Amino acid sequence: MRIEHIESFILHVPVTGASIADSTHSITHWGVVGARITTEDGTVGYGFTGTHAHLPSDQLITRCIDTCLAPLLLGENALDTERLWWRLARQPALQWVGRAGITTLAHAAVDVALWDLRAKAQQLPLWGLLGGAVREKVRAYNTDIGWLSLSDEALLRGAQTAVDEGYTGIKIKVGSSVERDLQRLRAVRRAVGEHITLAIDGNGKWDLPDCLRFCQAAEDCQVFWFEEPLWYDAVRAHAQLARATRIPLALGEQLYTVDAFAEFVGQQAVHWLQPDVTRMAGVTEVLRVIELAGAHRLPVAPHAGDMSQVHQHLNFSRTPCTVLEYIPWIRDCFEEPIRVVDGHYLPPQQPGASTTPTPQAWSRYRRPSA
Ligand code: 0YR
Ligand code: MG
Repeated sequence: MRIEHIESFILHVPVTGASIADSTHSITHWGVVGARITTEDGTVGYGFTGTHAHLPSDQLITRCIDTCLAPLLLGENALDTERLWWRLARQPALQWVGRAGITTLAHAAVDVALWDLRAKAQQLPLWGLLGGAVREKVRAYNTDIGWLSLSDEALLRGAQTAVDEGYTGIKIKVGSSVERDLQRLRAVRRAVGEHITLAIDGNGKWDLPDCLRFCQAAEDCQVFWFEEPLWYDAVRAHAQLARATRIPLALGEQLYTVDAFAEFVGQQAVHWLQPDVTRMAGVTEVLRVIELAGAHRLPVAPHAGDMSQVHQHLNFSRTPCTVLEYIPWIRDCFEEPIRVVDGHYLPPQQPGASTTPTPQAWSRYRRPSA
Protein backbone atom coordinates (compact mmCIF):
# COMPACT_ATOMS: atom_id res chain seq x y z
CA MET A 1 0.00 0.00 0.00
CA ARG A 2 2.17 2.79 -1.31
CA ILE A 3 1.50 6.19 0.26
CA GLU A 4 0.60 8.58 -2.54
CA HIS A 5 -0.69 11.71 -0.86
CA ILE A 6 -0.68 13.36 2.59
CA GLU A 7 -2.70 16.41 3.50
CA SER A 8 -3.21 18.08 6.87
CA PHE A 9 -6.50 19.46 8.17
CA ILE A 10 -7.92 21.47 11.08
CA LEU A 11 -11.46 21.25 12.49
CA HIS A 12 -12.67 23.49 15.34
CA VAL A 13 -15.65 21.89 17.08
CA PRO A 14 -17.74 23.57 19.81
CA VAL A 15 -17.69 22.02 23.32
CA THR A 16 -20.81 21.27 25.40
CA GLY A 17 -22.48 24.52 26.46
CA ALA A 18 -20.72 27.72 25.45
CA SER A 19 -17.46 26.91 27.24
CA ILE A 20 -15.90 24.65 29.88
CA ALA A 21 -13.05 25.05 32.35
CA ASP A 22 -10.70 22.86 34.31
CA SER A 23 -8.14 24.29 36.74
CA THR A 24 -5.73 25.20 33.97
CA HIS A 25 -7.74 25.75 30.77
CA SER A 26 -10.93 27.43 29.68
CA ILE A 27 -12.07 26.56 26.17
CA THR A 28 -14.96 27.07 23.77
CA HIS A 29 -13.87 24.66 21.00
CA TRP A 30 -11.91 21.45 20.63
CA GLY A 31 -9.31 21.32 17.88
CA VAL A 32 -9.15 18.23 15.68
CA VAL A 33 -5.83 18.68 13.90
CA GLY A 34 -4.91 15.85 11.63
CA ALA A 35 -3.58 14.12 8.57
CA ARG A 36 -5.40 12.49 5.69
CA ILE A 37 -3.25 9.87 3.99
CA THR A 38 -4.19 8.36 0.62
CA THR A 39 -2.58 5.22 -0.75
CA GLU A 40 -2.11 4.10 -4.35
CA ASP A 41 -5.20 1.88 -4.27
CA GLY A 42 -7.40 4.81 -3.18
CA THR A 43 -7.75 3.88 0.52
CA VAL A 44 -7.91 6.96 2.76
CA GLY A 45 -6.75 7.00 6.38
CA TYR A 46 -7.44 9.70 8.95
CA GLY A 47 -5.63 10.49 12.17
CA PHE A 48 -5.63 13.49 14.43
CA THR A 49 -4.32 15.07 17.57
CA GLY A 50 -6.37 17.18 20.02
CA THR A 51 -5.88 20.87 20.76
CA HIS A 52 -7.57 23.85 22.33
CA ALA A 53 -8.51 25.21 18.90
CA HIS A 54 -6.00 28.04 18.77
CA LEU A 55 -5.44 28.50 15.04
CA PRO A 56 -1.85 29.84 15.11
CA SER A 57 -0.55 26.91 17.18
CA ASP A 58 -2.74 24.41 15.30
CA GLN A 59 -1.07 25.62 12.11
CA LEU A 60 2.35 24.84 13.56
CA ILE A 61 1.20 21.23 13.80
CA THR A 62 -0.23 21.12 10.26
CA ARG A 63 2.91 22.75 8.92
CA CYS A 64 5.01 20.09 10.63
CA ILE A 65 2.84 17.38 9.05
CA ASP A 66 2.96 18.90 5.56
CA THR A 67 6.58 20.01 5.38
CA CYS A 68 8.53 17.74 7.77
CA LEU A 69 6.65 14.43 8.06
CA ALA A 70 4.97 14.01 4.67
CA PRO A 71 8.26 13.90 2.71
CA LEU A 72 9.45 11.05 4.95
CA LEU A 73 6.33 9.01 4.13
CA LEU A 74 5.58 9.52 0.44
CA GLY A 75 6.19 6.34 -1.53
CA GLU A 76 6.53 4.20 1.63
CA ASN A 77 4.36 1.20 2.49
CA ALA A 78 1.51 2.39 4.74
CA LEU A 79 1.33 -1.04 6.43
CA ASP A 80 4.81 -0.60 7.96
CA THR A 81 3.55 1.20 11.08
CA GLU A 82 6.49 0.18 13.28
CA ARG A 83 9.22 0.96 10.75
CA LEU A 84 7.66 4.29 9.81
CA TRP A 85 7.21 5.20 13.48
CA TRP A 86 10.98 4.95 13.98
CA ARG A 87 11.67 6.77 10.74
CA LEU A 88 9.64 9.78 11.94
CA ALA A 89 10.71 9.64 15.58
CA ARG A 90 14.42 9.45 14.81
CA GLN A 91 14.78 11.74 11.82
CA PRO A 92 17.89 13.53 13.16
CA ALA A 93 17.09 17.17 12.36
CA LEU A 94 13.47 16.85 13.51
CA GLN A 95 14.40 15.09 16.73
CA TRP A 96 16.88 17.87 17.47
CA VAL A 97 14.17 20.57 17.47
CA GLY A 98 11.32 18.58 18.99
CA ARG A 99 11.72 15.43 21.04
CA ALA A 100 8.32 16.34 22.51
CA GLY A 101 5.64 18.91 21.80
CA ILE A 102 4.42 20.00 18.37
CA THR A 103 6.47 17.42 16.47
CA THR A 104 5.05 14.65 18.68
CA LEU A 105 1.48 15.86 18.20
CA ALA A 106 2.06 15.91 14.44
CA HIS A 107 3.58 12.42 14.61
CA ALA A 108 0.54 11.26 16.61
CA ALA A 109 -1.85 12.37 13.86
CA VAL A 110 0.18 10.56 11.20
CA ASP A 111 0.62 7.36 13.21
CA VAL A 112 -3.12 7.13 13.92
CA ALA A 113 -3.84 7.66 10.21
CA LEU A 114 -1.48 4.78 9.36
CA TRP A 115 -3.24 2.47 11.84
CA ASP A 116 -6.57 3.55 10.36
CA LEU A 117 -5.25 2.59 6.91
CA ARG A 118 -3.89 -0.73 8.13
CA ALA A 119 -7.21 -1.67 9.73
CA LYS A 120 -9.14 -0.58 6.64
CA ALA A 121 -6.81 -2.68 4.45
CA GLN A 122 -7.65 -5.71 6.59
CA GLN A 123 -11.36 -4.83 6.61
CA LEU A 124 -11.27 -4.86 10.42
CA PRO A 125 -12.12 -2.37 13.13
CA LEU A 126 -8.84 -1.39 14.79
CA TRP A 127 -9.63 -3.52 17.86
CA GLY A 128 -9.84 -6.54 15.53
CA LEU A 129 -6.49 -5.76 13.96
CA LEU A 130 -5.02 -5.41 17.47
CA GLY A 131 -5.96 -8.99 18.35
CA GLY A 132 -9.69 -9.07 18.96
CA ALA A 133 -12.03 -8.03 21.73
CA VAL A 134 -11.16 -9.00 25.31
CA ARG A 135 -14.47 -7.56 26.57
CA GLU A 136 -17.93 -7.09 25.08
CA LYS A 137 -18.43 -3.59 26.39
CA VAL A 138 -16.23 -1.01 28.05
CA ARG A 139 -17.17 0.82 31.19
CA ALA A 140 -17.37 4.56 30.57
CA TYR A 141 -16.98 7.29 33.15
CA ASN A 142 -18.46 10.70 32.46
CA THR A 143 -16.27 13.79 32.80
CA ASP A 144 -18.53 16.18 30.89
CA ILE A 145 -20.63 16.78 34.02
CA GLY A 146 -17.74 17.81 36.25
CA TRP A 147 -16.23 21.07 34.98
CA LEU A 148 -15.01 23.74 37.39
CA SER A 149 -16.99 26.31 35.40
CA LEU A 150 -20.28 24.67 36.50
CA SER A 151 -22.17 26.11 39.48
CA ASP A 152 -22.55 23.79 42.47
CA GLU A 153 -26.17 23.31 41.51
CA ALA A 154 -25.38 22.41 37.87
CA LEU A 155 -22.63 20.06 39.02
CA LEU A 156 -25.01 18.12 41.29
CA ARG A 157 -27.72 18.07 38.64
CA GLY A 158 -25.26 16.77 36.02
CA ALA A 159 -23.91 14.08 38.34
CA GLN A 160 -27.44 12.90 39.08
CA THR A 161 -28.37 12.90 35.38
CA ALA A 162 -25.28 10.84 34.52
CA VAL A 163 -26.19 8.27 37.17
CA ASP A 164 -29.79 8.18 35.91
CA GLU A 165 -28.45 7.57 32.39
CA GLY A 166 -26.61 4.49 33.62
CA TYR A 167 -23.09 5.74 34.26
CA THR A 168 -21.49 3.95 37.20
CA GLY A 169 -18.50 6.29 37.14
CA ILE A 170 -18.08 10.06 37.00
CA LYS A 171 -15.16 12.46 37.33
CA ILE A 172 -15.20 15.99 38.67
CA LYS A 173 -12.58 18.68 38.33
CA VAL A 174 -10.66 20.08 41.30
CA GLY A 175 -7.75 22.50 41.51
CA SER A 176 -9.57 25.72 42.35
CA SER A 177 -9.36 26.14 46.13
CA VAL A 178 -8.93 23.21 48.50
CA GLU A 179 -11.97 24.25 50.56
CA ARG A 180 -14.33 24.81 47.61
CA ASP A 181 -13.32 21.57 45.92
CA LEU A 182 -13.68 19.55 49.13
CA GLN A 183 -17.15 20.90 49.64
CA ARG A 184 -18.13 20.09 46.02
CA LEU A 185 -16.63 16.59 46.28
CA ARG A 186 -18.59 15.89 49.49
CA ALA A 187 -21.82 17.22 47.95
CA VAL A 188 -21.42 15.04 44.85
CA ARG A 189 -20.59 11.96 46.93
CA ARG A 190 -23.73 12.55 49.03
CA ALA A 191 -25.86 13.07 45.91
CA VAL A 192 -24.75 9.95 43.97
CA GLY A 193 -24.41 7.57 46.91
CA GLU A 194 -21.53 5.31 47.84
CA HIS A 195 -21.72 2.85 44.93
CA ILE A 196 -20.80 5.26 42.14
CA THR A 197 -17.15 5.44 41.17
CA LEU A 198 -16.08 9.04 41.75
CA ALA A 199 -12.72 10.29 40.48
CA ILE A 200 -11.22 13.78 40.70
CA ASP A 201 -8.92 15.60 38.27
CA GLY A 202 -6.64 18.51 39.26
CA ASN A 203 -5.06 19.11 35.82
CA GLY A 204 -1.68 19.74 37.41
CA LYS A 205 -2.56 22.93 39.26
CA TRP A 206 -1.80 22.42 42.95
CA ASP A 207 1.52 22.21 44.78
CA LEU A 208 2.43 19.40 47.16
CA PRO A 209 1.16 20.99 50.43
CA ASP A 210 -2.25 21.73 48.89
CA CYS A 211 -2.46 18.16 47.56
CA LEU A 212 -1.52 16.72 50.95
CA ARG A 213 -4.09 18.90 52.72
CA PHE A 214 -6.80 17.98 50.21
CA CYS A 215 -6.09 14.25 50.29
CA GLN A 216 -6.02 14.09 54.07
CA ALA A 217 -9.46 15.73 54.25
CA ALA A 218 -10.87 13.68 51.33
CA GLU A 219 -9.88 10.21 52.50
CA ASP A 220 -13.42 9.39 53.68
CA CYS A 221 -15.00 10.28 50.28
CA GLN A 222 -13.97 7.06 48.49
CA VAL A 223 -12.10 8.87 45.76
CA PHE A 224 -11.44 6.34 42.97
CA TRP A 225 -8.37 8.24 41.81
CA PHE A 226 -6.81 11.69 42.05
CA GLU A 227 -5.70 12.60 38.53
CA GLU A 228 -2.86 15.01 37.74
CA PRO A 229 -2.66 16.31 41.29
CA LEU A 230 0.69 17.98 40.56
CA TRP A 231 2.69 19.42 37.68
CA TYR A 232 2.90 16.82 34.90
CA ASP A 233 6.61 15.99 35.09
CA ALA A 234 7.10 16.09 38.89
CA VAL A 235 7.92 12.42 39.49
CA ARG A 236 9.31 12.72 43.02
CA ALA A 237 6.47 14.96 44.26
CA HIS A 238 3.93 12.41 42.96
CA ALA A 239 5.87 9.64 44.69
CA GLN A 240 5.77 11.60 47.93
CA LEU A 241 2.01 12.18 47.61
CA ALA A 242 1.42 8.50 46.76
CA ARG A 243 3.21 7.49 49.96
CA ALA A 244 1.21 9.98 52.05
CA THR A 245 -2.34 9.12 50.97
CA ARG A 246 -4.56 6.09 50.44
CA ILE A 247 -6.14 7.76 47.39
CA PRO A 248 -4.74 6.18 44.17
CA LEU A 249 -3.00 8.54 41.75
CA ALA A 250 -3.67 8.73 38.01
CA LEU A 251 -1.72 10.60 35.34
CA GLY A 252 -0.33 10.53 31.84
CA GLU A 253 -2.41 12.75 29.56
CA GLN A 254 0.50 15.22 29.33
CA LEU A 255 3.32 12.67 28.95
CA TYR A 256 4.97 12.18 25.57
CA THR A 257 6.99 8.99 25.84
CA VAL A 258 6.99 5.48 27.26
CA ASP A 259 10.18 6.51 29.06
CA ALA A 260 8.27 9.15 31.03
CA PHE A 261 5.71 6.54 32.08
CA ALA A 262 8.50 4.13 33.02
CA GLU A 263 9.96 6.75 35.33
CA PHE A 264 6.64 7.28 37.19
CA VAL A 265 6.09 3.52 37.45
CA GLY A 266 9.66 2.91 38.63
CA GLN A 267 9.35 5.57 41.36
CA GLN A 268 5.96 4.17 42.48
CA ALA A 269 4.44 7.56 41.73
CA VAL A 270 1.32 6.41 39.85
CA HIS A 271 -1.45 3.78 40.11
CA TRP A 272 -3.53 4.43 36.98
CA LEU A 273 -1.77 5.09 33.66
CA GLN A 274 -3.53 7.47 31.28
CA PRO A 275 -1.71 7.56 27.94
CA ASP A 276 -3.22 9.44 25.03
CA VAL A 277 -2.59 8.48 21.39
CA THR A 278 -3.05 12.12 20.40
CA ARG A 279 -0.38 13.39 22.82
CA MET A 280 2.15 10.58 22.51
CA ALA A 281 3.30 9.63 19.05
CA GLY A 282 0.20 7.63 18.26
CA VAL A 283 -1.13 4.11 18.79
CA THR A 284 2.38 2.69 18.34
CA GLU A 285 3.84 4.38 21.43
CA VAL A 286 0.70 3.96 23.55
CA LEU A 287 0.80 0.18 22.97
CA ARG A 288 4.26 0.25 24.58
CA VAL A 289 2.80 2.02 27.63
CA ILE A 290 0.02 -0.55 27.89
CA GLU A 291 2.63 -3.35 27.88
CA LEU A 292 4.54 -1.53 30.62
CA ALA A 293 1.37 -1.18 32.70
CA GLY A 294 0.44 -4.83 32.24
CA ALA A 295 3.89 -5.98 33.32
CA HIS A 296 3.51 -4.00 36.56
CA ARG A 297 -0.11 -5.07 37.16
CA LEU A 298 -1.24 -1.48 36.82
CA PRO A 299 -4.53 -0.54 35.12
CA VAL A 300 -4.82 1.82 32.15
CA ALA A 301 -7.55 4.41 31.68
CA PRO A 302 -6.79 6.08 28.36
CA HIS A 303 -7.29 9.83 28.40
CA ALA A 304 -10.09 11.10 26.16
CA GLY A 305 -7.99 13.71 24.39
CA ASP A 306 -9.28 12.29 21.15
CA MET A 307 -12.69 12.19 22.79
CA SER A 308 -12.39 8.39 22.70
CA GLN A 309 -12.89 7.65 18.98
CA VAL A 310 -9.51 5.90 18.80
CA HIS A 311 -9.04 4.95 22.45
CA GLN A 312 -12.13 2.75 22.55
CA HIS A 313 -10.24 0.30 20.28
CA LEU A 314 -7.51 -0.03 22.93
CA ASN A 315 -10.05 -0.70 25.67
CA PHE A 316 -11.68 -3.42 23.58
CA SER A 317 -8.40 -5.16 22.70
CA ARG A 318 -6.13 -4.69 25.71
CA THR A 319 -6.82 -6.26 29.13
CA PRO A 320 -5.23 -3.51 31.30
CA CYS A 321 -7.48 -0.83 29.70
CA THR A 322 -10.43 -1.33 32.03
CA VAL A 323 -12.29 2.00 31.85
CA LEU A 324 -12.56 4.87 29.39
CA GLU A 325 -13.37 8.52 29.84
CA TYR A 326 -16.47 9.93 28.11
CA ILE A 327 -16.53 13.46 26.68
CA PRO A 328 -18.85 13.73 23.67
CA TRP A 329 -17.71 17.01 22.05
CA ILE A 330 -16.45 15.70 18.69
CA ARG A 331 -18.49 12.49 18.54
CA ASP A 332 -20.87 13.66 15.84
CA CYS A 333 -18.03 14.62 13.48
CA PHE A 334 -17.35 11.00 12.52
CA GLU A 335 -18.82 8.41 10.16
CA GLU A 336 -18.93 5.96 13.05
CA PRO A 337 -19.33 7.92 16.28
CA ILE A 338 -18.62 6.39 19.69
CA ARG A 339 -21.70 4.67 21.13
CA VAL A 340 -22.25 4.70 24.87
CA VAL A 341 -25.35 2.88 26.12
CA ASP A 342 -26.15 2.41 29.80
CA GLY A 343 -22.76 3.78 30.77
CA HIS A 344 -20.81 1.42 28.51
CA TYR A 345 -19.07 1.80 25.17
CA LEU A 346 -20.22 -0.64 22.50
CA PRO A 347 -17.62 -1.98 20.04
CA PRO A 348 -17.29 -0.06 16.76
CA GLN A 349 -18.03 -2.21 13.71
CA GLN A 350 -16.66 -0.36 10.69
CA PRO A 351 -13.14 -1.03 9.40
CA GLY A 352 -10.51 1.41 10.64
CA ALA A 353 -9.84 3.50 13.73
CA SER A 354 -13.21 5.35 13.77
CA THR A 355 -11.43 8.49 12.62
CA THR A 356 -13.15 9.22 9.27
CA PRO A 357 -14.90 12.60 9.51
CA THR A 358 -18.33 13.14 7.95
CA PRO A 359 -18.62 15.47 4.93
CA GLN A 360 -20.85 17.69 7.08
CA ALA A 361 -18.22 18.11 9.82
CA TRP A 362 -15.60 18.65 7.12
CA SER A 363 -17.47 21.58 5.56
CA ARG A 364 -18.87 23.02 8.80
CA TYR A 365 -15.80 23.04 11.08
CA ARG A 366 -12.83 23.15 8.68
CA ARG A 367 -10.32 25.95 9.21
CA PRO A 368 -7.37 26.79 6.98
CA SER A 369 -4.42 24.53 7.73
CA ALA A 370 -1.93 27.09 6.37
C1 0YR B 1 -9.76 20.58 28.78
N1 0YR B 1 -9.49 14.86 30.99
C2 0YR B 1 -9.02 16.09 30.96
C3 0YR B 1 -10.17 19.12 28.90
C4 0YR B 1 -9.61 16.91 29.85
C5 0YR B 1 -9.40 18.40 29.96
O1 0YR B 1 -8.42 20.65 28.41
O2 0YR B 1 -9.99 18.50 27.69
O3 0YR B 1 -9.82 18.88 31.19
O4 0YR B 1 -9.04 16.49 28.63
O5 0YR B 1 -8.22 16.45 31.77
O6 0YR B 1 -9.07 13.98 31.87
MG1 MG C 1 -7.46 14.77 32.96
